[in-house]
Amino acid sequence: MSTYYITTPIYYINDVPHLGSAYTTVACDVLKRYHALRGDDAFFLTGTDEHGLKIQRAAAERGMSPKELADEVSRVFEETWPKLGCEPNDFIRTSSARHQHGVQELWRRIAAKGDIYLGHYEGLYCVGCEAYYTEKELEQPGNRCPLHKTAAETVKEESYFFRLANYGERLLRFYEENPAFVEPEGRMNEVKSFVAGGLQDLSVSRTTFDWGVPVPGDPRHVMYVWFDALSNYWTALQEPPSRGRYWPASVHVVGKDILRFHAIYWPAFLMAAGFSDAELPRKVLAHGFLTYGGHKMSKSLRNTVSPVALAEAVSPTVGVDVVRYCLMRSISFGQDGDFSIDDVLGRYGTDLGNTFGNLLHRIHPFAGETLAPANDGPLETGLREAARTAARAAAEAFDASSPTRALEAIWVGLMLANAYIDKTAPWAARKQGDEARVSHIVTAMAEVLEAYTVMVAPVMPKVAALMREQLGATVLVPQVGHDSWPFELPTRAAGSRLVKGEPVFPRHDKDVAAALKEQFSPPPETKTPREDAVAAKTAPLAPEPNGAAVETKPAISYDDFAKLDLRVGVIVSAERILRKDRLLDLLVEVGEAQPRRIIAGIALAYTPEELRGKRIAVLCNLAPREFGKGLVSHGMLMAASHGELLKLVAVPEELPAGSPIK
Ligand code: ME8
Repeated sequence: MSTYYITTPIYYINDVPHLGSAYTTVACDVLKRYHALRGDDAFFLTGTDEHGLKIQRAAAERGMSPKELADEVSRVFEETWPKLGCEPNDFIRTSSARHQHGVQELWRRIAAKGDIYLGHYEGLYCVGCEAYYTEKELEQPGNRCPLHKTAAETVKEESYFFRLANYGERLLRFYEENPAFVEPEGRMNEVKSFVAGGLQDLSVSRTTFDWGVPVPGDPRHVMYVWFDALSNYWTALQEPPSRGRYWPASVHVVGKDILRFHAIYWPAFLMAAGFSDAELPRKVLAHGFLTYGGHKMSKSLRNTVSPVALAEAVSPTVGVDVVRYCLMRSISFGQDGDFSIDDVLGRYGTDLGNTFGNLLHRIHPFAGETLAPANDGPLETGLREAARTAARAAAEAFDASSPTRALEAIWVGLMLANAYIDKTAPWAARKQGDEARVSHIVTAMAEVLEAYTVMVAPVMPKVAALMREQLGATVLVPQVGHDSWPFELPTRAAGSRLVKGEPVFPRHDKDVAAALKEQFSPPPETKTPREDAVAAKTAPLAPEPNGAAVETKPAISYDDFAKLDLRVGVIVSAERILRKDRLLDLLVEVGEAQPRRIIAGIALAYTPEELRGKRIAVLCNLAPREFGKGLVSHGMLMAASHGELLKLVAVPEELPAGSPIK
């Protein structure tokens, strides 16, 4: 028996749970349930991130105190997860006393080592608002405050700094010794390149607002919200019965947007607080984004879907499990994936109804009859071998934190089980009066189906329970120290029976399916890329603005082409450049010791946020070019344009940085 400690990010309370945040929470719940079934002492933590200026302002706008807003929204999170079949063992709130004590304790330990010092933070400040702004939040050109329309001033604020720069070497050594610390692998490389590029000390306190954890010994300051938030993974474990039992975390599951905080800042804070390498979190698992109509699902884009409403609409009994299944099956863990109601309806009818539910349905006519095990023939041997193979492959995939691959393996087994029923046709055996054969087929099928209910239980606990009831099997209760995974298949005692029940995945009638499509299709302004492509195919391409035909250029020799050093690159960081509205300052990993600095004229087409982590094509041997004092670009990104439209040339995710483009 071992312990398994898994966490979600703690969610900001300026939003309510949506299908995107549900994706992370469900993934954690699935992995926790799997480990519990394997006999591990599994612990799953989630919670809410409640401090900071954002929340203080949101509360003021609603005429509430920050604490009142936090109490209200945090409760929504806490109540939503169980509605999605998630069973966290603890729910931590950063405004709670236990968290504040813990985070102050971490701060004290770091300060005692001399790794926190007082300095000044430089930023843009609007006097009218008495608040700092980033350039992004201000109206350009001129850094004008969106509220007061006056130019923000550059001012300095007293701030405590964490000596992050001192931890670069130890972090790089830690990554070398723990190559699986960040997964997927490509993301580990991004993190390493970022650290290798040099770290700067980090501002870790603010004085211009007070909704935060007071800095020990200097209550004029509140802690920087990320220092406060990351510490939750440790502060939640400081009281019995979890104290001393689960630390360090087995896996922090995070969206790729917050990988840097978890893979760089968090271990550095812990190192500074005196944790040894063996006491650091074991893994940060970064997943991709759930998109809707081709855009990241988020409150700011107003394209969120309520997971609870979706589940209820799909099926009042097992809708939650259907949503969990679709999230885990359709979006390959680590990649972005688009949510579509067509996909949900398709999988409900095909994977769940036809392939899984139907297996039970096909032996239902024999419910209530006495089961009689017999000696297996070759067809039964094949049926059982397929189930054992599925159990092994699914366990391997869950162990590698890949629910998608686990489900794929299980469904291979289920399809073979359908083929078994087709071939053995118990209804035909009954017509021929061969009752012994009927019993044998139904028994073998009931036994493997019981094994499959265990395999799907981490993802679909309710479906597993309903099916087990109809199979006349015991209730599945994970026990610490007992491995319940069906590497060995269950056997039915002679004389046991199946119990008749309602189909678990009844077909949607046409009207219901149409209503679901209507209700859950993306808002019109966020068409799916496929719809855009279809529209582009059917509508004639708009002529070039000047009506000219495509420009042709004189032919070049292959030798000339071969002079181009074109490579796959991954954008490690992207920043705006002061007073250069069209340019972005990028660090791009192209397979060399250090990432390259590239200045690109794409600021009107892309935000820095959407570029970070993007895989692109880079011309590496273009002579360095200066865009202003100190702004030297060492390469060029490949992009295509059509009229006003400018798009970077996309590169498949599988290709590592540095791969030559020929
Ligand atoms: O970042 N697709 O909180 P947050 C996939 N408080 N996952 C998504 C998603 C989407 N469209 N939208 C959100 C914060 N998520 C900080 C975290 S941790 C110490 C502090 C998930 O409310 C994803 O896991 O913005 C992402 O990392 C998380 O929600 C961000 O939640």
